[in-house]
Amino acid sequence: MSKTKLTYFGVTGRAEPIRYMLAYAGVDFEDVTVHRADLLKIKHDLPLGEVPVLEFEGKTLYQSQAIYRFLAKRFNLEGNDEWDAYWCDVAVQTIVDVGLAFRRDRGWEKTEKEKSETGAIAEHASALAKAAYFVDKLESQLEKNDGHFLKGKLSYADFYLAGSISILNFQAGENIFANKPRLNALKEKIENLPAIRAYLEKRPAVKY
Ligand SMILES: N[C@@H](CCC(=O)N[C@@H](CS)C(=O)NCC(=O)O)C(=O)O
Repeated sequence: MSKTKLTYFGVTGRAEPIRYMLAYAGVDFEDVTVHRADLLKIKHDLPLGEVPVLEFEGKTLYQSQAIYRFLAKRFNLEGNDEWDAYWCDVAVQTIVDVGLAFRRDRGWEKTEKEKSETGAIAEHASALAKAAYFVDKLESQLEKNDGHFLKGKLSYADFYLAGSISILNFQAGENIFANKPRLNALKEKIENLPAIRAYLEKRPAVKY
């Protein structure tokens, strides 16, 4: 069987949920780090000129959300039916919305005021408030489902959350998950799964 190979930057980002799911499923994979400056050299060989890219069973997979769902189906991490899969997707998309609150590359929709320093501070405060709103909803979803995004079941949304908290806090510039016991407990639970623990112990240190 061909080797599984994941290409991404040396950070958690869009690749970490993929790494978690592969590790959880016991798939031995090569974790290839591309430095941002070197991406240009390989850009033309990538399906959309971007990473992550996953070589899996001789095929090239790209678009992170599509990869998550593919692996979730393959490793039985989407629950029992379309409804479970739907609630996983809702959780994942809400976590994506937390990150979108902090996107810096919205220059095209910024007003002159927002571009000023005061505007930038106000904009960050409003991003934090927006993110906090989504984080509250995620915490409530866990409360309803006894600590998982799907009641009584491990799902790809759990892996996505655990793999995303570090980069979201980095983007926010503070711990936006503080005082969210269920979200933190779920992260800890995922990180303490033996396969994930083993992966984390051998992973090189990352900034976020
Ligand atoms: N929709 C794509 C977006 C991928 C993406 O934006 N990747 C970034 C890294 S997180 C990238 O490759 N940036 C470098 C570039 O576009 O030149 C996905 O979700 O996989």
